[in-house]
Amino acid sequence: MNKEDIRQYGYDLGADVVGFAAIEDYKSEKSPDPKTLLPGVKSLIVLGYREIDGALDSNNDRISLASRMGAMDISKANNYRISRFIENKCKVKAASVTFSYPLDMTPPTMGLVGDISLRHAAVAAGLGVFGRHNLVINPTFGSRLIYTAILTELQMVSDPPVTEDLCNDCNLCVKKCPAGALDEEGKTDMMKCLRVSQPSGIGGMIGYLRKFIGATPEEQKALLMDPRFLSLYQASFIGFQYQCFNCIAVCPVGRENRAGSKKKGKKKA
Ligand code: B12
Ligand code: SF4
Ligand code: SF4
Repeated sequence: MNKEDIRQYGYDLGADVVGFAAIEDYKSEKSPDPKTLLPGVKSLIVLGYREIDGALDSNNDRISLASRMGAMDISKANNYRISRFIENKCKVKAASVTFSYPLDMTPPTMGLVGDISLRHAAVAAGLGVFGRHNLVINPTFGSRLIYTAILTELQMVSDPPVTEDLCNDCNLCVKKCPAGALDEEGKTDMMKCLRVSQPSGIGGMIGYLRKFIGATPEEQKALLMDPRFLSLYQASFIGFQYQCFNCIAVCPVGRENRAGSKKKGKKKA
């Protein structure tokens, strides 16, 4: 079985882009050594799923999140299917790295470093380059892709890297970030972004619990009807509840290519 068989299988399952990286080409200084995840790892398969345009462009963050949830759901199942496909056909090990979580939330990284940095993996697999917003821009789908990866013992060479600088320096992502998290080039201010994009994450939960524990019974009653609690309640079963997508949504790169694109399943985007 070769790269193209796996690529086609990924497309058939619904991925929009599929790329390959030899493990020595994956370089993410702050991330764990991939050998601690799968000792015999030789390559990474990286898959991308596009966000739905109508959802991303909606001013309603629940509508935007619904598209993300769909992409996360199919990506998880697909990672499992592809890993099993490789193990069955090639008799080598494979292991899945999902969209964002499960995530190590213990110190020192506190949920800010994934087991594999999927942006660096996507770049190594020839799927795109970093933009001013510190996200990966793909030549066809621009910033509107979310990524997953599969670690495998299969020896595969990397796909050719994207060499073109796809970011056109329009600065829209910086201007439209409601948190001011992108003001410093090459760095995302994580705490500023987190407060706006994931207010019902662990920080929001701790803040709310602190307030609740210190409150009088009357105040506690009111706190149970507080919009923050209602949002935390939903986050407890939805998972990460993203409420800002601006830096992806405003980036103009790739938008003209993507509408009506019929490339899926034929060639690497
Ligand atoms: C933790 C995390 C965050 C943290 C950021 C922590 C961080 N610095 O990386 C917070 C909560 C802030 C965050 C926010 C967002 N995230 Co996030 N996040 C992750 C997660 C789970 C781990 C990232 C990680 O391991 N970082 C640690 C290391 C890699 O970071 P680093 O080495 O410091 O690299 C940083 C810089 O050095 C810079 N960088 C590195 N090399 C280079 C090279 C050049 C040329 C440039 C310009 C920059 C640059 O980019 C990084 C950003 O700060 C990944 C999923 C995953 N497993 O990868 C998703 C992921 C990165 N997030 C993603 C997204 C979409 C978002 C948000 C838009 C939120 C949302 N609505 O979905 C925002 C965007 C913020 C932004 N514009 O930077 C996507 C990105 C997809 C893409 N097309 O690039 C990912 C890959 C999830 C996925 N599976 O698709 N995220
Ligand atoms: S997700 Fe929102 S808050 Fe975070 S960097 Fe992007 S635009 Fe800014
Ligand atoms: S919005 Fe403009 S500056 Fe930001 S990443 Fe996209 S092209 Fe680059």
